[in-house]
Amino acid sequence: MKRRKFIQNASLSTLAVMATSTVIGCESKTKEKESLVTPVTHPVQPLVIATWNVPRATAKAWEVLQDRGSALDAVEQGCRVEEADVNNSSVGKGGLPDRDGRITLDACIMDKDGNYGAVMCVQHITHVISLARKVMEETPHVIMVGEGAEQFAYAQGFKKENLLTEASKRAWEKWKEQSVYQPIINIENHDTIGMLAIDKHGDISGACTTSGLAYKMAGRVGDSPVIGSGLFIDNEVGGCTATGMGEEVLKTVASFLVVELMRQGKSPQDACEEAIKRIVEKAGDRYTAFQVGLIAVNKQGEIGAYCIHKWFNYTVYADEKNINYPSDFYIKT
Ligand code: SD4
Repeated sequence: MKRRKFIQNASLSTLAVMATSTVIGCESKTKEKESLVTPVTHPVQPLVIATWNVPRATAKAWEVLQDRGSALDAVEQGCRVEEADVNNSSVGKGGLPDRDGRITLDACIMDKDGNYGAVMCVQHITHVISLARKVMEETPHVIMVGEGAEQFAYAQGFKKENLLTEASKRAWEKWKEQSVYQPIINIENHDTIGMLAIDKHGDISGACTTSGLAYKMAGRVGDSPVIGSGLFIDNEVGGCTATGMGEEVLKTVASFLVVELMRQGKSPQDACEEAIKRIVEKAGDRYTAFQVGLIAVNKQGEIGAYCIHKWFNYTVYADEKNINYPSDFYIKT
């Protein structure tokens, strides 16, 4: 499976904490606190990071950045590559359906100004990441779901499509023979694309798109389209996106947690590790039964990634190189 083929022995070092706090007007009761985040002083290097082994998606995003495109355009275009790929069974067309055989997609996007748009439980539209962007830019709302989101999509010129491929239908029919709902860690259920980018201006945006957990209950929505859970961007600090068992990511608001930890001075790596530890602690004995992977980037262009089980990996396009890396992980034995 392509997600599992990652480059062995690759590793990224992360640098130490960069944030400092500065307080001015120390005597005054009304003393103002400056941002905890150190301003970026070095030239900005564009960067794309995405969950799993998605070199075509990161290459597309990189191409957008090279053409002086914004980080927002880059993550949207990158995600569209996976949404159109029928071989990716967790995203867009060809995704695995819910237990009733319906494919329902979730997606969200955040820009450098903290704007957010999301769609949830959408059938028949391949490029839900673009629909999420339309919600963000063309409506007074931030979240649209189900039928209303689809009606909005058609009004915006999106095409109605059947997303259930023969392969996904066969897989669902086979699943129905037993109808046992038990997500298989890292194989069946995990290919959701979360993508973060920094553009040439140093601005950060992010996107996340998924068909959710295979054979989920009809109407179930996971973390991916939910602000702070599947994705969070604060252009002053950095961004984070998640993949894995959405219910657990939602309960800890994991992406927001990572960004806040970075705001307080942690490196992206340390922030991802602390958030995964929080998820593990909250889950008690259950933590071995699911996977969560987090990736993060800060304003300085440092990156981090961490997960519970081995075999989570992520793709980075930076310095003209498009490389898939294995993530460090919690369960070492
Ligand atoms: C969800 N987080 O719907 C998603 C699933 C996922 O790779 O990440 N799959 O819970």
